[in-house]
This record gives sequence, structure tokens and C-alpha cells, in this order.
Amino acid sequence: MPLARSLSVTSLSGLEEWDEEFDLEDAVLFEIAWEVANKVGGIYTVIQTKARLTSEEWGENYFLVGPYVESNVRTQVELIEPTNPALRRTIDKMNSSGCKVYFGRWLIEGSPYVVLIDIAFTAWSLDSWKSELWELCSIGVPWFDREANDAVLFGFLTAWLLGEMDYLQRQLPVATIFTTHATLLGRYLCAGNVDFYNNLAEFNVDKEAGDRQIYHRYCIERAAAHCAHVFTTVSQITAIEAEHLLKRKPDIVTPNGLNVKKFSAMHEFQNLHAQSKSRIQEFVRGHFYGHLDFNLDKCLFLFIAGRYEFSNKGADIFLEALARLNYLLRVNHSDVTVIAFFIMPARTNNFNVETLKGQAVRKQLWDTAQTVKERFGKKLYESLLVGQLPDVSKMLDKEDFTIMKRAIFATQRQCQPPICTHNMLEDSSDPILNCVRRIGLFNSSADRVKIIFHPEFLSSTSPLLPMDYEEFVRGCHLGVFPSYYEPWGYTPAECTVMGIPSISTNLSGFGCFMEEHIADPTAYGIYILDRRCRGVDESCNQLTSFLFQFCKQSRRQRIIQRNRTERLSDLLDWKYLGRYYIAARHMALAKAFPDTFIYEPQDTTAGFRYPRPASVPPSPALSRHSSPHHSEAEDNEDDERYDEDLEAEKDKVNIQHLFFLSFSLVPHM
Ligand code: G6P
Ligand code: 1S3
Repeated sequence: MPLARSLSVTSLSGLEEWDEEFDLEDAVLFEIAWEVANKVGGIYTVIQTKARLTSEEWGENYFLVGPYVESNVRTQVELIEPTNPALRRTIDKMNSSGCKVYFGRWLIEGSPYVVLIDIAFTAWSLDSWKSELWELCSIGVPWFDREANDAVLFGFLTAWLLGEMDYLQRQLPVATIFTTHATLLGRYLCAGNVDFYNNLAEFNVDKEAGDRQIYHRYCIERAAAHCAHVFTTVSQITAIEAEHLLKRKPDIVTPNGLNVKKFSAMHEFQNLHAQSKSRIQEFVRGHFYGHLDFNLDKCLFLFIAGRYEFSNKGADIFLEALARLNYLLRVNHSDVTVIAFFIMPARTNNFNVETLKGQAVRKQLWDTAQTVKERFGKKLYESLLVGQLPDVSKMLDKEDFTIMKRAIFATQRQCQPPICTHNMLEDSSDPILNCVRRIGLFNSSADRVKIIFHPEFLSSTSPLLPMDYEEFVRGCHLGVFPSYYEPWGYTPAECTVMGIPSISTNLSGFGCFMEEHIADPTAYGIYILDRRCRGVDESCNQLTSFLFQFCKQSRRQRIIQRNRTERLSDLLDWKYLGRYYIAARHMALAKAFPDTFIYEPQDTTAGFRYPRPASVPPSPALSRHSSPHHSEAEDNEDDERYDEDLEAEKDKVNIQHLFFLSFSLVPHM
């Protein structure tokens, strides 16, 4: 299980002479995380998307510190000479003392500076650092825990870097912030069979960590939370968890944002949806060859994506709800077909033959159609050249029919379209596959719900589904993330900024945040499942009902709903959410140097929420299922001239009012 956390260090004054006067202009910000220029999980997205805003604020005095991973550096980092004299001296000193430290620009928006430390190069120090950790904090790290050993190396080398700078700068004063993106113990407890949220206050944390053989990791995490001047986390729900499990209440919640891309044409994101959807349809044509007995135009694409934690990410209840949805669609004789994609990486040894064959067959049919079209075109052309209208009955000859028949024969298939696109190494014990076996959703003709499990992250260079994640999300209709453990949850947030509706839960940071800031989230295509006060079966029924209602929407309703969803994107923009990080930094300065600074929060407009869309009827009963209202006749139209534009005008919200965090950092008189 990954270590999910990052650290910010604000050094005051600096980089030349340090005298007793503080000057904020000279402050330097180090942001330290294992996921700097190193994509492992969700923290990478936080750091990578936040960098532009932080660079704008801190300019040349902002440095990210991460591990040196050659493959990442080759593709993401331009190595350069350190720009800052003090940092250059620090890096030179470390490099002449047996370390390998690199400096560069991370080639992302904002192009921030990065200091990358090669931990393997200094692995010879591991034992002595581990004994230091034992002597100072009584934390013993076992030899076999590779991840924890890496964390020790990275931690000590970072401390060396800051310490060296400190030494060169004569007692550089430092204020620290520790941000946790999940608690290790929380993640483990949730993955087991535990009623986590009702027992938070009751856990014997040392025993629980010990029972799971993560006591040393737990101690490191708890020590970090307690040692920092300011402790933060990404959501209110994780703040409560941290208070009980790490025994420190976070000083401030720093919700995760995104860099929101705004298109000049308002409906550009709708066009992108249509383009990406047609690419997914193309893949589906190949995957279901020989079984394309459903109408692709009436096909809805649902997906779940993320780290493969079967129950924590809610893949378990999603599958169960799909089985129930399948039943409902069948008994209601619905003409809608649902294809649910599971994008969760597992151990595989490549694509399976049947899946690759599907795309080859599709390609062959396409080529055949092109050949016949060319032959047809040539005959047509020749007929026109001699001034005659063609005899349509003679336009296709015997050979054309032979080619076409052969192509059709190739689409015969003895088996059902595969559930999984890859050969799984642990096929017989895989939780998704086992659940599919139990619920019996095998992609048969009678099923209205089909399943495709793609156990690898998406890539635009894939021979199977050549799309990157963003394109894929845009082409889908609904993201489904019914997580049980989700400190934030970027997946539904990403859907929102692309104008794709999503289902999350009131146990995820994102779901709680949206519930707090929007008067009627459902009306905006933000379905929030209740997993807090309901049992699993009840939550599953609620999820089924969300899915069924979604399937009953007309195309026009979906278009309107996407418009509304997209309108919420400002809520998730770092432009606004970044201020929580600024507040945390100010708080840290005031805590570290109480004689110099005072942090003054001012709660100005608390309670303001994003209103319901103007066109939603006032009765909650009528808007319960987020149905944008319109006449029956409109249902059948594919009308792209949206009167939603008018609605959007009416609904314009000054987003500034929503973020009632206002604060100041004032010098102590
Ligand atoms: C976008 C496009 C429309 C298209 C629609 C399909 O809005 O601009 O041209 O008809 O998507 O929506 P659907 O929900 O059926 O994929
Ligand atoms: C964590 O990544 P995860 O998927 O292991 O950090 C993410 C960024 O803060 C967060 O979105 C997610 O909920 C956490 O679980």
C-alpha cells in the first residue's frame, strides 16, 4: 500500500545572507513528495496540477523535491544547472559527499524547478539512518519492507538537503506543513471487513497497525503528522479519520483542485464528447463482433477507474448494481444497452488473443468495405465518362459478393465477447472476474448490460483502445465511483470539469465537498450515493436506481445535463482552491514564528451554496432524478441549439462567494 502524503517546507530568508529580519519576499518554498515527476497515484495529479498556481505565487523561489527515476526524467524533466546560488552550493556539497542530486525544470504547466534525489545511489547509508531513526524515535523499519526503506532514504536525504542549506545559510528558519492524502491504517482497515466509520473512535490503533504488520509505517506517518507546524488533509472526512487514527486534528482542510480548461466556444466540450464517443464505439464494434445485435446509437458507456482496490473503490457494489440494472432493463424491455468499463490495473501478461482478434476482424470489415467502395466508384465513374447513368443492378459483381461473404464469415464466433481484454495472471482469484462469474453477466445477447474489464491504464499508443484517459472520459456518458474509502477522489472531479456526470459517495472527499457547496448536486449530474447511513444492500439499490434513471434519459436530457455538469468546473479550479494552501503556508509561518507573524482567519460569507439550476422545478420531488425538464416532443430531438445557454446566463454564480475562506498574515507589532 502506498505512502500517500506530501510535505511543504517554507524557509524564510534566504538565499543569500540571513540576518535577524524576516522578509517574506525572500522566503523559499520546498514542496516534497514521492510523486514529484513520478506518477504513482492521485498525489501526482495534485502536485502536477497545482504547480502552475504555486509557481505564479512563488516564482523562482519554489522548488519541488522528489525521487530521481531515470525513465521519468527522460520524458518529463529538463536537467539544468541550479539557478539559485545557495541551492547550487548545497547540491554541489551533497554530490561531493556521496549523493546524486539533480536539478531541473519539470516540463509541465508553470515549469517549476525540481530537485531530484537518487536514493539508490546513497543506499549504503540505509542501515545507519535506520539506526538513527530507532535511537531518536524508537521506530524500527524491517529490512524486507522495500517501500518503507525507500521512504527512510528519501526522508533522510531530504533532511540532508534542507540541513545543508540551513548550515550554509546559518540557521535558516523553517516552517513545515505535512499534508496527508489518506491514512495508511484507514486504508487497511477499510479494505478488511470492518465497519470503519462507526468505529473510528474505538480502534486500538497500535494493535490494529501491529496486526497488519504496518506498525513501523504507521509510526512514521503519525510522527510526521505530529512534528509538522501545520497538519493538513484533503477533505473533512479524512480530517476526522486523521484525528482518530493519527491523533492529531488537521489545522486546515486543503481540497484538491484541477486546472480547468475553458474552451472559447461554449459547446466545444459537447463536440469533443461526440468525437471521443465515436472512437469508443469503434472499439466496441470490434470487441462485440458477431454479437452486434444491439443499437450502438442507444448504447451508454459507463466506467469506473482507479487503483485496483476492489471494495475500497466500490467496484463490488458497482458490479452488484449492474446485475440489478440488467434485470430492470430486461423486464422493462428497454432498447438501451449499457457497456460498463472497468479500468483498474492488475497483473497481466498482455492482451488476450480473442480481444485482439476482434479489432483485427473489425479492421478487415472496414478494409473490405473500402475495397468494394473503390470498385463500385470506378464502375460509376466509367459509366459517367461515356455519358450514361449506371445500371445499379450491375454495379456489384460476383467477385464483390465473394469478398463480402468471406468478410462476413470471418465474423462468426463460437464464444461470447470477452469480459477481460488481457490475460490475467491471477485469473481464478481476481475479485472482479470472480464477481462477474457469480452474478453471471457474461456479455450474452440477452444481457442489456455488458462488461469490459481493461486491467491496464489507458494509453493513446495501445493497439486495442488507442485513447488516453482524458479522451476516454470525454467519450463516456457516466463515471461511477461508489467508493467506501476515498479521501478525495479525482476521478469524479475530472469527469465534472469535462462535463461528464458522475456518481460518487458521501464517504468520499469529493462527494462531501459537492454536497456542502451545491444546493442540488443531482440536478447538475453529480449523483452522491449514501454509503454512510445505509447498509450495503440499500446503497446498492440506490446505485441501481441512479443508473436506471440515467438510462431512462433521452439524448437531449443528457446533453442538457452535461451542460450543467460542466458549469460546475469553476468550483474545482485551483484558481480558487489554491487559497487553502496559501492559508496553510501562512498558518505555518505564524506557528513557527509567533513573535513575527499572526495568522488571522476571517469567515466572511459562510453558508453560501451554488444554487439549483433556474430551470429545475422548485419541488425536490420533481428534480429528484436530475431530469432537466422539457416537453415530450423534445425528447426525440437531437437538437444542438440549446436553450440551456439562456439557463446558463440565469445561473451565473460568482464563485468567489463560495469560498468563504479569507485570511491575512500580518506582522506582529
Ligand atoms: C454532443 C454533440 C451532439 C451529440 C451528442 C450525443 O452533445 O454535440 O451532436 O448528438 O453529444 O449525446 P449522447 O449523450 O447521446 O452521447
Ligand atoms: C489518494 O490517492 P488514492 O487513490 O490512493 O490521494 C488522492 C489525491 O489527494 C485522493 O484523491 C485519493 O482519494 C487518495 O486515495
